[in-house]
Amino acid sequence: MSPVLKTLCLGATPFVLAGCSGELSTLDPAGPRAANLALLWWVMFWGSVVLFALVMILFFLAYFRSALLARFTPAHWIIGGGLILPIPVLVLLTGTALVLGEQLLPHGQAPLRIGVEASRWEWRFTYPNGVNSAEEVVHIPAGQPVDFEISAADVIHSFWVPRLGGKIDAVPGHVNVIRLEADEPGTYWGQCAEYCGEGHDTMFFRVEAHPPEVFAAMMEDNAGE
Ligand SMILES: [Cu+2]
Repeated sequence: MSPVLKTLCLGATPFVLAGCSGELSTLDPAGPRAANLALLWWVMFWGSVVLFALVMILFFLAYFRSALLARFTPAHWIIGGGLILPIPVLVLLTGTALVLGEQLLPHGQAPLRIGVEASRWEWRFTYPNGVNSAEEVVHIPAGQPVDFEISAADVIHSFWVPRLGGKIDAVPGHVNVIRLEADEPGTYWGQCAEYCGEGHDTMFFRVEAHPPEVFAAMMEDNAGE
């Protein structure tokens, strides 16, 4: 590798890696559902890298070693490139997306369900004990799945906690359910992911995951408030 190329590659590495972590990174998962999504992202990424490399190799062969490819007829290219190659690629990518995506669905009911109402430009959370709060923070137990029942008061918003799972629209007059889970206690940032007006960029919140016994004590302390 030439010194210039080596310097460029080394110099770019921190910037590339910096995009993989952070408070709102889907590539830095902190729960099983987010891990599914990150795995799907990597499968898609490496699948596209392999396909791109294959196409580039063919391109360079066609340009610099055209005699090598001359033995193939147009029919070979159409059948090989148009039928035989795409089938395993699409089966692998679509199969992975279906299996991982299916595991994200909230089958049955999680032991804890928290109501979420989005409005311009805040989030209101309602716990099973009746407490509701609009303080930009929602508390959950770590290591347990939690169903969020999401709706909106005015326009369409989108509920997204990238390190804990996927995102889902908050639609007026309709309840969407998304299941999230945090492996460990900690703070996980969320953000409205659907443009909803001039305050959209301020419509963030955080999920505080606590050890289950701490969360249970918090719910008991606050019950009836
Ligand atoms: Cu928004």
